[in-house]
Amino acid sequence: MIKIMSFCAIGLGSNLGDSQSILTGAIDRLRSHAQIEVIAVSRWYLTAPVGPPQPEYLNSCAMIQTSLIPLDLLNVLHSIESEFGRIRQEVWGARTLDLDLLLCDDLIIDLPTLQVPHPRMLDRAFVLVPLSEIAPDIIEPKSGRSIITLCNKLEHAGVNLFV
Ligand code: GSY
Repeated sequence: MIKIMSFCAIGLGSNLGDSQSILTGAIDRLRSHAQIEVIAVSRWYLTAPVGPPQPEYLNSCAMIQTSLIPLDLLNVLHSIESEFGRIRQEVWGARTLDLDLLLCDDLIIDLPTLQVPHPRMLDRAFVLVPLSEIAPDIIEPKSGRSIITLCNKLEHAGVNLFV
């Protein structure tokens, strides 16, 4: 059987619990999935929360190659979130782990349960700063612009390398 592979970008965030081990654990789960190869992981950034008052986030991005179709990949991301104690309560509230499917090749998907490219990624420096570190030249298909171009348009205040 021929396997069709996609390159996808994943955003990772955590602001509850031991965020360093949670992000490390989430990357490990992605790496151990039979149909996912992790190609690159950005450094980690400490970022000011967007949304209601809540603790700072630890954010990162990963590029993966996968034979999963996007809806199956989304289910894998949701099950990893649940494994790390994510309960979907407040939409914009604090969370132990958030895994966002940001990009899948040059696909545009508009389903009730999945929108790709992620609808808010272009406004979010906490997404574009780490993503531009590992995939500066990939094109965001709705704007037709590269990630680095989009990133350079944003204010980066509140997005700081975690050391
Ligand atoms: O959408 C991801 C969850 N989230 C974040 C986040 O990951 N980082 C920052 N800085 N603010 C956020 N607000 C929400 S909701």
